[in-house]
Amino acid sequence: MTPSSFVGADSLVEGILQGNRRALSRGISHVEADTPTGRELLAQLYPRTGHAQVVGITGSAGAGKSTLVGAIAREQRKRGRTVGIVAVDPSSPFSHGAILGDRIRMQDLTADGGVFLRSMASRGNLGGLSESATGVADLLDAAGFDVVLIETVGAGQDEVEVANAAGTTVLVANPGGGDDVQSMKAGLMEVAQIMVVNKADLAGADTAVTQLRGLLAIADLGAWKPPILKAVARTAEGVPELIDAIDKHQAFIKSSEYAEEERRHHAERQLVAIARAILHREALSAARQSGALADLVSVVADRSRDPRSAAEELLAAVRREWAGR
Ligand SMILES: Nc1nc2c(ncn2[C@@H]2O[C@H](COP(=O)(O)OP(=O)(O)OP(=O)(O)O)[C@@H](O)[C@H]2O)c(=O)[nH]1
Ligand SMILES: [Mg+2]
Repeated sequence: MTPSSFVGADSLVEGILQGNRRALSRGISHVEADTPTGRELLAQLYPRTGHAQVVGITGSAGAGKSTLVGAIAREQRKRGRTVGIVAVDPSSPFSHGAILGDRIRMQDLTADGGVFLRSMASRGNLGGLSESATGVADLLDAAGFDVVLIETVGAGQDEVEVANAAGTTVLVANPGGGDDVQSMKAGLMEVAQIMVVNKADLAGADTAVTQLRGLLAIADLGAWKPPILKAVARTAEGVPELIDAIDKHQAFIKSSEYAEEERRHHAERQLVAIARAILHREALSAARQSGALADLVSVVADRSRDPRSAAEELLAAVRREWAGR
């Protein structure tokens, strides 16, 4: 859907706060396209957020995140909670097929009025994705959903940033993914507050749990000790326990034990992540505009120039471009 420019932010704000699905859909399209209306919506609605339980579900491609999101959503509905889902499509050919699969698996959910599902395509634009996924989660929060689930592939910085924005981040690992577990980015380990070894019906689940426990032992953690759970997303085995763990973490971050300082730390990470994404995008665009990027790529490619000094020159060109506007 193309965002309509005829509907102003004010009427959308009203509609979204009332939980109107059409208004929500339109609002989300504006946020995704980063229109002025979208920005206005976020500015007006942000103070009305903070009620939903926002949960990021991250992990490598094919770990079973979508299946798990579906199972969590069904279990939350049983508990009487409404659920908003944001699925980020990393637009790789492999995942593209999986997304179609996701749609089929989630059909029963989309027929449920207590569930709102939105798939977001990667815009091939670093930074843009995490910003808009976070914005979409904020709209779902403001619209009154009790639970907001954000599914994202934990492959890059972008996804770590999305994880940062969620109140609780669940890292999905698999048995037999030993190397995978070992090579899991330290950054990702540190932003996840709950670990799940999914596909526990396959051999090696206990080994994976042990490996994760070893990694956590050397990670720099605060007062919250991340639980390591096992689940079979396909049959929803372990999902009630996972939701109990999420509830426990949510209660923890609302408690006084979770100091004001940590809340500020979280806000700082989120702010810096978004600012970095914007800076990155704007700097690249200035670098392209100045022509310096193409020139420097050529000299680095033919080895007549080292990449470090070329990068310095690129940044100098960006600064000149910014100074001149
Ligand atoms: N054996 C087993 N397979 C599972 C389980 N959960 C998911 N799968 C399968 O794993 C495959 C990938 O599942 P998805 O839910 O699409 O995984 P994903 O992490 O969302 O994948 P991407 O979005 O492409 O990164 C599918 O074939 C699922 O049926 C499980 O608990 N056990
Ligand atoms: Mg998926």
